[in-house]
Amino acid sequence: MTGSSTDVTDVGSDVGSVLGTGIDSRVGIAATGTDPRIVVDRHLAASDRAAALAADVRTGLTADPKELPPKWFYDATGSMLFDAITRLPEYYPTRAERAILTGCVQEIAAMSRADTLIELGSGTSAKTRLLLDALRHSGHLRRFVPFDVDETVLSRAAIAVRDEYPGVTIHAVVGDFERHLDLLPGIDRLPGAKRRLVVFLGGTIGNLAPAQRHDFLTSLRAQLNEGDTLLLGTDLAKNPDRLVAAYDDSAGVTAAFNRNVLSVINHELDADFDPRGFAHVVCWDAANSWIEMRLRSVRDQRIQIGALDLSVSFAENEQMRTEISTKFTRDRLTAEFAAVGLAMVRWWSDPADDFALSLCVPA
Ligand code: AVJ
Repeated sequence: MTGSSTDVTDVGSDVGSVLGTGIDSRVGIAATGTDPRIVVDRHLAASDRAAALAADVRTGLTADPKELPPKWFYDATGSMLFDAITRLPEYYPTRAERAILTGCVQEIAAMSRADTLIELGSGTSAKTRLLLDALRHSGHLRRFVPFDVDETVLSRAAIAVRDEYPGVTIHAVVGDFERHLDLLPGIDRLPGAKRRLVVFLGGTIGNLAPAQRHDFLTSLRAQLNEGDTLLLGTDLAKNPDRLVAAYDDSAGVTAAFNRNVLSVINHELDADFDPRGFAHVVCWDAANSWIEMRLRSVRDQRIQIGALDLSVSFAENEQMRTEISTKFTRDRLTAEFAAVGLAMVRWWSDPADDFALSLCVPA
């Protein structure tokens, strides 16, 4: 626990390890010794991840209809494929969000006056830099809190930010944003912190079903004190043809991303899926205002999942849902925020109204 001195409280035995004594040894980061500028709270171990995948796969593959949650797309290959998706001509959300943020980031810094940036989800992106630069320019920035399930992603983010932002300390949190939000470091654990800006970008909130989304926003709201702000990125409802194209690109990258969940299950749970035995399917559900990705079994087949001692059969043309991606309107978001005690104080969208950023404060 060397070097973690002032930040460590009694949240748990894994909390407050420092790069150089903790995570670097397991993820191969070339950190030299201990670094008092980086603290890591670890609320998730590799074994938790394996247990969660096993539970989700057992539940999802024995349900009718079968279903798999989208969070399991993102192993190293899946993250690489998602990165490729963000550069596809059909996949507009990433570019639209970056353009919006570029235009409003100074206003966000001025409105939030935050000294602490808490980023839910990967913290290595260009968008993180935009926010950090604007907060640094405003003169308040003291601390960066990246929060992610993936310790490798977090370590990379922590080290990059440490090296590029000399005055900033990093308090990384390894956790699942659906389970561990209540363990975000409060200002009591962030020396010198007064105002926190929590950002959740990319439209990932759209992957949550309505009830999950309500729970997520409720626990997020419970974490916010007066003076804190929340910035949320959401994709917007639009012409269904464009939406379907964004999830069914002509180069087939999204199809490979979708099938990758089968490879993840093969590798991590000793299963024998043949990814070519499943076709990529994309549908627009107008009633729910969401895109669905599914995998369709191209033949009758039986799959063994060794680690679960489970055998599952798929009928020819049987479809299994792998993701929903909800598309919002401003009115709907305003109402959903209000329902959990959040007031939307500012809204930015791109000229085509493809994507939006909402700035919220506790109501
Ligand atoms: C990053 C989760 C928001 O739903 O658009 C991209 C993931 N899935 N193409 C989305 C995704 C298929 C993406 N999110």
